[in-house]
Amino acid sequence: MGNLFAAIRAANQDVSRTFLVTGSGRHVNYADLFRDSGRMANALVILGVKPGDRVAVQIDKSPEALTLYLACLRSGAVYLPLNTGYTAREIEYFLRDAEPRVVIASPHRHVEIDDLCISLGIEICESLGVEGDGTFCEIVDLCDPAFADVERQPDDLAAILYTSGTTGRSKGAMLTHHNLFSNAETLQSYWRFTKDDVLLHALPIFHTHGLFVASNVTLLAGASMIFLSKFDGDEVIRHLPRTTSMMGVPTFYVRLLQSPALTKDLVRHIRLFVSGSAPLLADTHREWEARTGHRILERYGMTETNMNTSNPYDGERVAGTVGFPLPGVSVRITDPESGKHLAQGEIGMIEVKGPNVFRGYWRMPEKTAAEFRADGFFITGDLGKIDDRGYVHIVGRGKDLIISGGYNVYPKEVETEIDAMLGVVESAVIGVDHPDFGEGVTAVVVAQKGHSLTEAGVLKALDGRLAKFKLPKRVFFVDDLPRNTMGKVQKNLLRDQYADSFQ
Ligand code: MLC
Ligand code: AMP
Repeated sequence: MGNLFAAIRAANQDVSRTFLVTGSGRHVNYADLFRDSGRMANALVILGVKPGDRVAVQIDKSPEALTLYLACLRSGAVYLPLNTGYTAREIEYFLRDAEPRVVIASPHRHVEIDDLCISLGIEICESLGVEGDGTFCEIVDLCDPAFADVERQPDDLAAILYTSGTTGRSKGAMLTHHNLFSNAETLQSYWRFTKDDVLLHALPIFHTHGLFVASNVTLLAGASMIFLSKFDGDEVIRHLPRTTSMMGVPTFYVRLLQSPALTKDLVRHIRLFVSGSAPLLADTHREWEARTGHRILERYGMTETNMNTSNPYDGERVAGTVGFPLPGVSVRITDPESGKHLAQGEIGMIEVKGPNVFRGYWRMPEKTAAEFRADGFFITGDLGKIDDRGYVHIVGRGKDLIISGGYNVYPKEVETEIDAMLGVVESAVIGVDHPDFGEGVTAVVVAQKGHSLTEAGVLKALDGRLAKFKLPKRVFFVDDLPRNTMGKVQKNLLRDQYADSFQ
């Protein structure tokens, strides 16, 4: 089965079943989903979308947004979701690079994004709102629900998700129908999702976790979701008793633990809590078990690879580890410099291979080649080891990356913005332990003599240039940055120096 949508359709013969219920109580069943995605697929065709064309979307989370994702699969288009926090400046790069046939924006940003599209020569920019409003819906309303789904080969692209580079430009990870299908099918069976499941979905749907892991697994299981527009601790607590499972980033668990309403009784119907996208502290794991009686299942993935490893469903879920390679996925540890395999237990680069691993970076053959070994293993940039029981441990990152509340922030990108400011000699951006976000983006800045820069001034200058989640939570000023004999900034020393900034 080439097209992922065909598998989703096949898994849902009984279309009267509920697909999702929103936080405000709106019901969408599978019949609605299939009818409306057919209409949207026809609308995309009317707009000139052909198989292989990119459809870039920056829209708020709603049932319509997921329906549009399915419409892209059905029409053979390549879905390109963008973080709703991105500024127009940030989006410009993605649109220039991906050359989408159609861009779909939130109604409140339609004019701004349309102007951008005009300047880039992109002819079609429509809007889609969370109430089924917007110019795209006006076209959709006129369309027929019947649509002949476009045949796809397993290796055809289903989506492009941009991931920023540690150096240089952001890279579009090309994910095929088979990448997405094989990973969702594996997770569905590994985590035992069935039609009886109700997943609490509070993640954004422009990243792997909320879109592919949570949504595809639900769709392939024929399960249903409580679909919240964003994470809100009180709302999650309110809905948990009606669900069987939840997937979240560690910040979800940290925040829920702060609520006295989180009790064993509240979650007695739940069979599975999954965490990923960032390290879950062993303390959080233990505290969660003490409070709820549940051991969170931690798994490890990446935009480029979907999910690679998972703690077991039945066996022991070990805090501080990301479990075993998933069925069909090979994981090995190598010397980061030479690529030589390391002995079991040694720390090195985590490399992965399997049907989950992406096809390469959009229009970047050299970068793609640089991140794969000759035998097809992908070099993740994460450092880890495999213990004597086979559990994978992530012990650090070989890439200069901060993960804040599950969102990746590339220090280089923030440093480039700060360095360009008047009065700045240079800067170093680091991740410092943060009780809520896991890591807090922190900037250490060297000002030119005679310039009196302030924390508020730096933050004000960054506002509107970078998405809010990338903005430093603190800015410190120093006379010099510590450097090693090679002249490289010693970020480890800065991380030690500012370790207590958020405690
Ligand atoms: C929001 N802010 C953040 C932030 N999210 N700052 C740093 N890090 C974040 N993650 C900003 C807001 O803009 C706001 O700025 C201020 O911080 C406080 O906002 P908040 O109300 O506390 O944030 P909230 O809206 O509650 O969002 C926090 C969150 C959210 C953790 C719920 O970030 C989230 O849903 N994260 C999930 C990310 C995710 O899905 N990652 C998966 C990637 S896929 P101001 O200035 O307005 O006050 C992947 C692969 C894999 O990694 O393995 O899964
Ligand atoms: P992204 O590029 O947004 O997909 O982020 C992928 C990165 O998130 C990985 O390379 C890891 O560094 C990190 N990550 C994902 N899951 C985990 C986890 N369970 N523990 C630690 N890091 C994780």
